[in-house]
Amino acid sequence: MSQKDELKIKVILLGNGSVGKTSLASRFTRDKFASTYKPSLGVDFMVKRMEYEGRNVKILVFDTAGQEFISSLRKRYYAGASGAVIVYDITSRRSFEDLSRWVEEVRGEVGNIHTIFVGNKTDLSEDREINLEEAKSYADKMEGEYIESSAKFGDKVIDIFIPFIEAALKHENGMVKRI
Ligand code: G3D
Ligand code: MG
Repeated sequence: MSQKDELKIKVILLGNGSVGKTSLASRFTRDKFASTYKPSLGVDFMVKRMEYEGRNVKILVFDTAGQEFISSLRKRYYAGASGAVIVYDITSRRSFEDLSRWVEEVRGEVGNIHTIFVGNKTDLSEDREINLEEAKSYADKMEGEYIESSAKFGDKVIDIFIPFIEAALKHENGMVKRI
């Protein structure tokens, strides 16, 4: 299959510093938990190529590397995104409470984008500050999906990105039918 037939999807990672965005991107695109990997400041992206239901898919994962506090530097990267992953750390209530700031910012920039909320660091669940019900009901209220992951162990990390691929395929099929 040629590169032309590749389904391209741009996903942006948002959320407070230290919730695990870079670790999730690294786990997803390279299957590595690189605890020593610190990207340079600025928005960075990583690429994952995979086959999904016989289709070649290329996912660009944009990571707001270390610039969580400088929104003006980030806004241009929202353009063309098909989905947003908004991450918090299940051991940090503060990061959960800040989710709404991220929702407001991203919806202010690109409208009602497909959103997946992620509670990361499930391997630290003994220190959990947010229970599953509270998180799910928040995601419901914000019309997003909810997934809990561990970038450290690779648990449920792929599941975060699959809904975007499925939505893109559905959208594409819809377009084909209309022609
Ligand atoms: P950020 O990109 O959102 O700022 P990072 O977050 O990916 O840089 O991760 C912040 C810290 O959390 C890192 O630890 C990283 O190793 C850790 N981390 C990320 N995901 C997980 C996870 O699923 N489980 C656990 N236990 N830790 C995780 P350091 O010590 O480098 O600050
Ligand atoms: Mg980071």
